[in-house]
Amino acid sequence: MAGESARDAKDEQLEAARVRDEDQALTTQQGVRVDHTDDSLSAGERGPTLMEDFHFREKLTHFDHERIPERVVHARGAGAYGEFRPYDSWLSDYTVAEFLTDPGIVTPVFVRFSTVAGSRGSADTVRDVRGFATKFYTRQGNYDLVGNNMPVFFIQDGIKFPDFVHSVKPEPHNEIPQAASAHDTLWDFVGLQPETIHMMMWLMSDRALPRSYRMMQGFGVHTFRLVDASGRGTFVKFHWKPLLGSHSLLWEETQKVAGADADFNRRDLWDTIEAGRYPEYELGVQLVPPEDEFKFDFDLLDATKLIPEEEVPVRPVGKMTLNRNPENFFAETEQVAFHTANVVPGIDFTNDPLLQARNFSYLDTQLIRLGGPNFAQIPINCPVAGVHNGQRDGYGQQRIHSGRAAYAKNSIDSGSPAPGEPGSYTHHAEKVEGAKIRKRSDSFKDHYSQATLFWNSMTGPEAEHVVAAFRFELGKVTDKAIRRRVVEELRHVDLDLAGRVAEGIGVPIPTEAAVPNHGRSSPALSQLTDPVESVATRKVAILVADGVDGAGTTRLADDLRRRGAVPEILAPADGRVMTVEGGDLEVDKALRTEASVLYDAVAVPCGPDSVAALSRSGYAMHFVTEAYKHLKAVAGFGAGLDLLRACGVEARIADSAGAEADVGVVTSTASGHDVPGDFFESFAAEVARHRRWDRDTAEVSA
Ligand code: HDD
Repeated sequence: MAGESARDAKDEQLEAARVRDEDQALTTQQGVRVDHTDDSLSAGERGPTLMEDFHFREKLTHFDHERIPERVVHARGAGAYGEFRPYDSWLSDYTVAEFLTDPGIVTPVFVRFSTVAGSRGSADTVRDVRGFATKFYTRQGNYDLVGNNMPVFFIQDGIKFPDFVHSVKPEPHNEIPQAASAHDTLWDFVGLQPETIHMMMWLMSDRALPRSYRMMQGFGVHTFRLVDASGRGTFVKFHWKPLLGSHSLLWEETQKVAGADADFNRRDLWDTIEAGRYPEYELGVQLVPPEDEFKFDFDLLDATKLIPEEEVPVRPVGKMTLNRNPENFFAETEQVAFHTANVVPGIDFTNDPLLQARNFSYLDTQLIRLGGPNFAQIPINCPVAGVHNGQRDGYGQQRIHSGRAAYAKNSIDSGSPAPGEPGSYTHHAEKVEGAKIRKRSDSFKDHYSQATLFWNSMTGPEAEHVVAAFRFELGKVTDKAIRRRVVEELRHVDLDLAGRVAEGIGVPIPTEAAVPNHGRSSPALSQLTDPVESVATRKVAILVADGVDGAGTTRLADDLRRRGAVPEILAPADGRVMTVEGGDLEVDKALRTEASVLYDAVAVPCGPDSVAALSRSGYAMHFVTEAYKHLKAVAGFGAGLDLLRACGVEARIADSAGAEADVGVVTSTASGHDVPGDFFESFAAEVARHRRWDRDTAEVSA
């Protein structure tokens, strides 16, 4: 099977499962046509419903059984299909996994992004870790890389997973709060379990508030092992880097977005794929030869630690493109079953105790969620590689196995299927010995150095956000003793951090560090040190009303579109607005149905009447002021500058002739065809910057 044909095979499988209901007559599950589905069969018009109404009973019974248990964690998610292709074959020195090493092979994938703590119906933009799970349908079988958007985890041993999850989930007595970590039980767990503190630094950072699933990194978290043809193992950490860079929302935005559009991240993924602006991620690896296993000041088997990129660089392997939305959420995104133990030849585990626990848990969870052992036959889970074995029967069996011998060895069915074919999975022959004990290795005991490394690597605004997040979360904790314990933990990370948090939550400010800050940092941990700037897919609101400068507005929208951005024209009402030239312009959305937090930037074109109308609209004024406050790019030209001034942006337009406007504010006094090319250029550059962290918004009142 060639690379292309793996993709074709997956497409065929999915196509075979699709049901097209258009132009079809209504039937029962048995294929019997139904003439009437609005009234149940009854004895007389006002009489009781009859048992023999098989259509009624079947319809209700099926409905009653429509739900399956939501995932215990990662219940809320969104999925997409795509493909992966390696750039070249350099990794073949380390692994026999051909989907990673043969650039001729295109491997179909399905990715599911998720939040962790909330229920299936919870909002997208909560403070949380994001799941980033990828199923590769390789020719050698399914490989699942079930990662997160943070490179470390809360705990070191999977036996603690139920404890951790019970602490972060809504509290059991009243099921409050939904999809939020800001409550007593989580922080009680954190204060008593020091290994959590590194991950809590990540959770309190902007990484927990991604702008988009298309703009967040992914990590395999554990140290896995690549295995070459001779059986030699190499330790590996997997990384996904989004080509659009890694960008986050502001905390205040996330809360407003949760109300304005609870499906913000889902919708963003869906819309961009529908529009053909496909999300792309580069797969990279950090490799550690076996002889270097003990070279680090932490244990490679400890999932609360990362390997700093400055110590071991991330080497690019290939690119994944997500290019198709699912057709049916339940059949595909809800039923997809990931499992860390789904590996293919050339990829193996390590003894990381968290990974070992996961290798039990995911298979177990699918049995209850998907109702039996045949879930790999569900189209979304089905490998493109052929499946032949003696596993038979069970709930939901879809296959009709021929032959008499469902056992190995057999002589009746010519001995097939027989093990030992070339290309079989071979476990890395790691030597293991030891006494049976319940004891954490001493090499897992430094819980603070990397938390400090993370803190030291934050830029000014990022560090402020971490402090604000700790204050918010701990401020919601009712038990002061819990707050104090967490500050005590932070005293081991950094004294300044501990002091700033303590000051905001009314507990004694520590005066001495528990351990001195080691002073090391890792720039790769910051999202702002070396950001990828791109205007592509950024949403720009253009505010207009009757009397708008049609030529200037069209030029602005066209220019943004040409650069790959997504301009949308918002007006007081849907439909069309009249232009100053006497024509009209199509409106994309009504202002009242939108909010500035759903956009990356805002522009106000010329047109005195348009601007006068917008100035009378509280929505328009709030829109601009809020976008400015949230450090987004703001632009105005001609009379549009009056609206900016009315929103308080005025004082900051140092020179409304264009050149010297305040940070992130792009202006021109010109209108129509006279708006200079520089204006468009500068605005696009500002939008690409994502935010202006150096803007002073102290006086903004939105
Ligand atoms: Fe897990 C789901 C990621 C530790 C047990 N996990 C789940 C999903 C992701 C992760 C992305 C959602 C998959 C999907 O979209 O369907 N989990 C992680 C990462 C971990 C981690 C990156 C640490 C490095 N998980 C972890 C441990 C255990 C589990 C230690 C148990 C011992 N995880 C589960 C689970 C879930 C799950 C209960 C819920 C639904 C599912 O598996 O299919 O089995």
